[in-house]
Amino acid sequence: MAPLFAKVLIANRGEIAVRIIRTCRELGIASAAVYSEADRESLHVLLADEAVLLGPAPAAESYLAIERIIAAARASGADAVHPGYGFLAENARLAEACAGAGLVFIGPPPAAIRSMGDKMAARRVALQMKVPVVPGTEHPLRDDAEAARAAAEIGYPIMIKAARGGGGKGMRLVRAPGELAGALRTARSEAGAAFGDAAVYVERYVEEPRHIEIQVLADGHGGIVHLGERECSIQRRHQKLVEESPSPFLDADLRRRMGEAACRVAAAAGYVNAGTVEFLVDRDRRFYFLEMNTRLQVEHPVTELVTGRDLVKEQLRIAAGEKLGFAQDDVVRHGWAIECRINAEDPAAGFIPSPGRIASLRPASGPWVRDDSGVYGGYTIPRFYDTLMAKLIVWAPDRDTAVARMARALAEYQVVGVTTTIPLLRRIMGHEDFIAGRLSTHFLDRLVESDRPPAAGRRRAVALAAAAIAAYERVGRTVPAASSATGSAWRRVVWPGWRQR
Ligand code: MV4
Repeated sequence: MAPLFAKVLIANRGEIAVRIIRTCRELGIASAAVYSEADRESLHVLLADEAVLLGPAPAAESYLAIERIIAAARASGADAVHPGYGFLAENARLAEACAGAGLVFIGPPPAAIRSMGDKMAARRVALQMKVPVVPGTEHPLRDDAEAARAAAEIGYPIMIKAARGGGGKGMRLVRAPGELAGALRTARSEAGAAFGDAAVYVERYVEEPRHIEIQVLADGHGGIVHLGERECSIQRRHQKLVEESPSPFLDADLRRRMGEAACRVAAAAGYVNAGTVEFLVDRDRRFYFLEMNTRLQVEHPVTELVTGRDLVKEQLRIAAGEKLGFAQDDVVRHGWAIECRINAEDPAAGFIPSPGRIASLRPASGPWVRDDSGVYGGYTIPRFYDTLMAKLIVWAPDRDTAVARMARALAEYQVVGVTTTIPLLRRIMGHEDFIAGRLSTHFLDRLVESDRPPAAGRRRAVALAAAAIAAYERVGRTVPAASSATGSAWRRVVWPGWRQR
């Protein structure tokens, strides 16, 4: 059978570019990487069949320059463009520019990107499809008086959100009427600075929400299925650190209802390709549509591992005009998957980026461990882009086994030379509340504050995770220092702070 495309240009960098190259290669599709002057030595450039220089390091002159991406695609003779995530992935103008140049954009139609990119318009689509949204105003607020009336009607506490926003910018919690005017002012100025549009609206505040998202796939022939949920509640300042599938919070009935709701929103938006519908779920298991992400997401591997389906392959098939090869009833979920994001950041210093040279790297491996990495030992992480080095993903038959396996894999993972989130991730895997599935969007803040001794029923699981780490701590101590120069870094970075705060 002829490949879906002859050559795909990957308009991205780092681990996601590597991820896409891998599926292309398995399907007999040639891959063309793009790179900036800061990325000459990057892994995606080394692994692709060919690579095209875009321009200088700043993203505005390279990975965000639509005309340079199109020129690179033309120069390489690619017939399709995969945008990955971030950069231009949700930019309708790239999708249009591809079409104009006779290139297939491996993503949704421009109209679907636009309608879901406008958060208030997306809310209206959901409402129209009888999908619950958080009670709130349907249009941007004209002035403070209208905001005060709306807030009083909805009832405090309320949340002010940027109409064009997403990702938490321009968001303000207001607990009482006296705080409203000040919060409106800061939300408007933040929204204006971040999105070039100061319009805001109000919603009822959902206390301790869970962030649960549904993966959907839609083909260009009216076929649409969902692949279940991802639980993404372990985040800090809207940056996710740990994701898993399934969610410990969902039962079969709620999963089915949220899945159907996600498919209704996607269908109403004219959606084609892979997309994600985000929901907030409150303590009483009520779910509310939040927004739709019109791209492949960072955390897609957990869905791949529990459904056995290659999402990049499905994206390529859909973009090539094929029908989905399976129906909703064919989607079976099996076992449990967890992903941890390994970032070059220092959690102890407010998660500031720690780019630099990776003196040595020994990733985790072994049974049911997947390392989606964009780096290698000796590589220098440039300071221009995001800090995600690798994603560590494990699969197991059940959640307790998956947590133990992740603890084991994190204990193995050695990064020398840059500070990473690995020690924090090890602590999360050993935390009683995480092990018990008591996840909330406040988990991480609380983790930093206090730890309690494990409850009786959870001692075994906590002990298992701790024992896995302890075993590797012994191994770590017997590993000779690489050299006198790196010896101190080795000891500092390899097994730091499992029990320390
Ligand atoms: C909310 C909320 C509570 N009530 N909306 C929206 C964008 C997302 N990045 C954060 N959002 C929230 N919207 C209402 N009406 C709480 C959050 C929120 C949150 C949501 C999911 C995961 C982590 C979060 C952390 C802080 C706030």
